[in-house]
Amino acid sequence: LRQRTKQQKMAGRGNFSNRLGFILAAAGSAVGLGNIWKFPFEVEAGGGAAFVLIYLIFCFLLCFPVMVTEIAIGRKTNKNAVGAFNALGYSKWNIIGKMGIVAGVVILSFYNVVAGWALGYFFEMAQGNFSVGKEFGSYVSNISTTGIYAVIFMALTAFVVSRGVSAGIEKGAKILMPTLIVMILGLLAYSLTLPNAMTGVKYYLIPEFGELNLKTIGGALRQSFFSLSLGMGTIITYGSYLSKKENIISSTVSVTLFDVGIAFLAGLMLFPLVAYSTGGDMSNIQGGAGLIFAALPSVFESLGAGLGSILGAFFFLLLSFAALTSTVSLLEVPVSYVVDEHKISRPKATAITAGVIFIAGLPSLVGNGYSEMFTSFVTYIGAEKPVGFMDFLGHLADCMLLLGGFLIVTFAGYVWKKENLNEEIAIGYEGYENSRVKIFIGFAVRYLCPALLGILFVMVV
Ligand code: TYR
Repeated sequence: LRQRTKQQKMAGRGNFSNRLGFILAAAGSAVGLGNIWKFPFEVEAGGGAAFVLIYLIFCFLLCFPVMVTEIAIGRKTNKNAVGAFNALGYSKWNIIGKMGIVAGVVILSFYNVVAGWALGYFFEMAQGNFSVGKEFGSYVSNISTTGIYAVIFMALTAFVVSRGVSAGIEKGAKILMPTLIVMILGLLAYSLTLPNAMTGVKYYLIPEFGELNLKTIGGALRQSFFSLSLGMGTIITYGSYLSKKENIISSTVSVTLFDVGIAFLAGLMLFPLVAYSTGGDMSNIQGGAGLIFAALPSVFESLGAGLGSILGAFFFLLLSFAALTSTVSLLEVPVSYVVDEHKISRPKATAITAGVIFIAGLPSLVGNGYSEMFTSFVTYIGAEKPVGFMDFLGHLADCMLLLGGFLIVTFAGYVWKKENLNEEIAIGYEGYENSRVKIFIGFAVRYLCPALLGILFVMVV
């Protein structure tokens, strides 16, 4: 083991120092804008609680085996998303990792823009400027402001990634994740005391299955993969820094519960706030990208200038933290590839990659009102509304993640073989050989996940 650590050091690779470090970093990747910004508006678009239920089922049934497989492949090989497949001896399959790198670049390019909004809102709230909520549209179209925050956010991300795994990623996550939980619980407790709070809670928690359709199911599936950072090798990469002592199954359980828990709490906090701000009328709440950015500032305003400003700043700081641990993981995927495979130093690889991705994000930056062309970039076949560049990329990335997830389990089930997968899982898990989990994982990677993901992919894309 010691020799291996030494080898890794020489290869410029680090390691998470312990299980908690890995869990917090992986949970940090999973928990992000996807949970606090996207999940609530997906719930809204998907018709409320029925969406939540389907989402939970997907997370535990379909995503769970995918995450286990990704961690196992990463840990077995100690390699990045592309190198891992080469190291297993199936270099043709490294296309999964290559697609993952593209997906990472695509996601980070627009994600960084939204993260910049969150950071910008932090400063607005801190100054007591609550009117940004009502002026959300003009706020995001003003690229001289949002552009600066996007630059700052990408620089912060690059800073953490360039410091490497334990000094950067792990340390950041260890401070940011616990703070995040405390902040969410505090806001949740407050939001439940507001007038009409229960209307929001009911909307969120009582399913109306009449609302259930293919769009809801597809939305829930895409959200589950995006939210758990699956299907693009992020978790392979993080798994490659996980020690052999650790239990992959229980780590996956922790990361999944963490992610699902935070999304759930974020919704539980937000819908009462929305109900409060609409006076209990949930029939036409403003959904979409503006949901939290437009709805929350007026709620904070209602608390009075002092308290509102503190809580508001606190909330958007939280959102920025959550986003940062995710942008870090998104950048880590291409960076670890460049560092491992092209032998470029980590700081240099980070600077170049971050710069390229920032530039790739410019259309998303201007596609929120500033540039007409990118704001109504495509019209989906059958869609009522023109879709902006950012949503277009979001949809594209979601499809790549689902396809990636499908390929990863298929690879594990039929090419690498479940015996090898099980062997890796059994390290660090006493009693795995005779456990039910083993039966489930074997069944999942050969039948359940490939079949369901394959069918659903075709149906919802
Ligand atoms: N899971 C993150 C979120 O919910 C976003 C993300 C997606 C991060 C894919 C990494 C990744 O590989 O905000």
